[in-house]
Amino acid sequence: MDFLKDSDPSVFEAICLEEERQRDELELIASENYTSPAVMEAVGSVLTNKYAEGLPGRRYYGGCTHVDTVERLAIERAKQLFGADHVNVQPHAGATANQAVYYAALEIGDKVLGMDLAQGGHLTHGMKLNFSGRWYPTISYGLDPKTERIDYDGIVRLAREHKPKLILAGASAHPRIIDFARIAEVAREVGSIFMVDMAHIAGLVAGGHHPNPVPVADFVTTTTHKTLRGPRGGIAMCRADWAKKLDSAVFPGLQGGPLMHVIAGKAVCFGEALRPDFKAYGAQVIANAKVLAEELMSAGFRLVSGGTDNHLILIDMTSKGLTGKIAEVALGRAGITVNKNLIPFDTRKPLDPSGIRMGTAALTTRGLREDAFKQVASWIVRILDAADDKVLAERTRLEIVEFARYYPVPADALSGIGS
Ligand code: DSN
Repeated sequence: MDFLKDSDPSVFEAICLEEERQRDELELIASENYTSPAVMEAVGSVLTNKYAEGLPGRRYYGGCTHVDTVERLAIERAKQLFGADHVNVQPHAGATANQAVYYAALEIGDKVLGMDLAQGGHLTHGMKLNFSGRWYPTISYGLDPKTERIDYDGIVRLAREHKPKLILAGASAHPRIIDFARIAEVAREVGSIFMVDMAHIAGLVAGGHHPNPVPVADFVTTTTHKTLRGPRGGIAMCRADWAKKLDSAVFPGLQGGPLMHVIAGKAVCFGEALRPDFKAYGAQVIANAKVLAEELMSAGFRLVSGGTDNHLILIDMTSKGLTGKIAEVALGRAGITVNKNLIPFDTRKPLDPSGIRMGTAALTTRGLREDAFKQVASWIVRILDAADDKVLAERTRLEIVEFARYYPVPADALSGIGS
């Protein structure tokens, strides 16, 4: 980044420090990952200069020949990856992709049945301060209090009672497989549109490790930067009969010019996810999450639902007399990055909840396997068993920096580190 260094040393320095943080710390935020150097090159390319309102072949600007090629590649690869009839790759984010589906399928005031944010859902699934909860009366479903797994019978009951215009499945903090086919069945029975937000698990779906919602849903949205390991952004997919409405909801409904450099990154990401090694990556993500879960449970931590089927775990920190906030800060001092999170039926508040959410997608990208995750788990246990001990945290941080050197981050290839 020689040009940036000369022209804007302040931004340059902040980026360098973030690069260092990403290299030296153990990234366990379940919604984060490291993109490949190829994705980063595409996102940092000249495509950022181009306006391309419209769709490939039907633009409102000249000079779109090459960005058309890129967008067509992104669309075709996403269709192939997930088996979708139709894909719009322009949403700037997962939230925008969700908004586009609402815009395409609903009128303001239509009823939605979605998963409660406090039980693992997402802001855009009807939280009252979000557009979804403000404009679309939302009935929330949640988990069975005993098993802490989705209460499918509850969904059926609520769907029959309220006959929502749209039923939304998907979660941002649920460690178990979601039975999309079962929810699709009741949506069909009561005449609801069925939408799935698979943002967290899209990479696992792409690798064949989680049931694919595309064959059973009318709409499927995802971000591209979580387990899918692409650039920060979103996409929205639908059955052929919704295609026109979805496209016009994205543009001109909600967005102007698409971010063509990000769409290029999405195309590269989908190309990578179509390769056999991406399937192996997904399997390793899940194997690592299981090891992390087992190690923490055998050290006395209570995990929501007693384990995991996917890339994430939710730990009830009250099982160790801690809160999520205290645990996040204590782990952060040692260079272990996590986020505090509500646990199901939490009696605490979102900014000071009882839980911690951890995911294995990012560290698996760095090459950590089961044995390395046992080591990571032992550091977590060490820190949380003495959450106030700053000296221990500093000693652990130094051990982690040393350990992390053996697991290069993809950005190292771009900056020439280790070459
Ligand atoms: N904010 C994301 C997460 O952390 O799960 C969901 O969009």
